[in-house]
Amino acid sequence: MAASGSAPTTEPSNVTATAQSSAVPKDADQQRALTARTGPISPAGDGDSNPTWLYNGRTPGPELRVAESDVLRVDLTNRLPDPTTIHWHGVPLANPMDGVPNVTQAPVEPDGSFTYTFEAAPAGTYFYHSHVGLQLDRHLIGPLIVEEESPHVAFDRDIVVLFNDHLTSAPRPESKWSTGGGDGMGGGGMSGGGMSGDGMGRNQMGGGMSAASRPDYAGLLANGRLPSNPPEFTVEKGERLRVRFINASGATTFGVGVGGHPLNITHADGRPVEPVATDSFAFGPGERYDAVVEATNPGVWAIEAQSVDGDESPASVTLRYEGTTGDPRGPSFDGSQLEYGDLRAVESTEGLQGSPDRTFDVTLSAGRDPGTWLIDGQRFPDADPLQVSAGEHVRLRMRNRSPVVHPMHLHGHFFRVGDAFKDTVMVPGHIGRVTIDFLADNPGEWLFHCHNIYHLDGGMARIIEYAD
Ligand SMILES: [Cu+2]
Repeated sequence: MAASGSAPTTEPSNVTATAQSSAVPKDADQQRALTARTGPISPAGDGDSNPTWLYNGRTPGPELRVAESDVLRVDLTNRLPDPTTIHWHGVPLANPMDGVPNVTQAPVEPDGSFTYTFEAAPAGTYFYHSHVGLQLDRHLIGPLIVEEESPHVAFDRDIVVLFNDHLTSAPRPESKWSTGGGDGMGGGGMSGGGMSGDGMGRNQMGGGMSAASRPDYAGLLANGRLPSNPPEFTVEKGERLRVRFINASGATTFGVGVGGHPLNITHADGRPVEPVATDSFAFGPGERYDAVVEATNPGVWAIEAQSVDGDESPASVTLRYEGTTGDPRGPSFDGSQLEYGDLRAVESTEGLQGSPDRTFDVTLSAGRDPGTWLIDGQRFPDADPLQVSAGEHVRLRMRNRSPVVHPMHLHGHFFRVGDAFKDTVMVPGHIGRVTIDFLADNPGEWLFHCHNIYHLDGGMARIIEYAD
């Protein structure tokens, strides 16, 4: 796929927008610029740095925060040695703006640029990242926050906590990982037996249920910082903190909790849910939860995110009440854990409760060759599209024949899972089954894939294609 690298703007050259595609808005309310380039980071804050790939020279990239329904224009300039794109994870935007290389646009060549313009709606906690190869695991990630006009829950402050896994060298495809040391499978073994059926049981969240395949990470980061150098927020007693948790990692399922405080979950993947209290939750790459934490327990506390499958030190954020001193105390992780079945959408799911117009049964599996991952035996991009028609209620029944969890993400649409709307859902290993339903209301070619980027790179993806 050739792109006009020297042109000021690279237009998608391989995509013909159909008359029924959602239109790309023309006039922007908000304008931002992102430059992708190499640069040093120092997640330990000690001056030790290693070079990686960054948006605007920082990790995570700058927080983009706009109001619901603002038209956001982002001018991307590529100063990397390789082609790149940006995907706006979760936003149901017009297809040509979706940032999938060779599907919705030509990749932006080195020294090229591309303008993304889209309506920031609905409100929610999103993130943006490169969708080329393994670039996401080089820190090409950042938060995108779309504020609602009238939130369904009360809070005094709104903070973003973005978790990531950190490599100190260039990411390599899974087929290049050595076994038994070095870059071998990080952490835990293949634990847990299978849970079959469509039940939304505790273990469906992936906590300890399935090993994940992941490289040996150098550490886990909260807002770009290692636990030895945690970000700190000073809180006032009585304050209600809305924390927007984002799992922007390449391959890590995190278990998340706060010392001394329950989490009141208010949004799943940006979509409002009836508030539900829990001591912890697990989330996979691509998932987000918003939680309100009521500051009723003075002291110095830690929000921690531990790798469910690895043994790195948990990513950590310090919550320090005004006037308190001492070391932060983290969560014990022996209390309740959120399950998908606890989530109840505020919006009606009625339209997606009945019989679907079209059903796909798909099997997720490991390929014969190391580092290859399949959907129904096919390895993307050598894979058939899943065809839908505009207006259909589509059901996808996923069955995971592999021993590892797959966080499956659908572009361009929210789906119903249980009684909630999400855009990414973990399908546990060992014949884990998850069913999702969505309304085919956004014509185009949309990727449906595993958000463990090593599995995506290994072929676990399909295109959902609208028939004319
Ligand atoms: Cu996967």
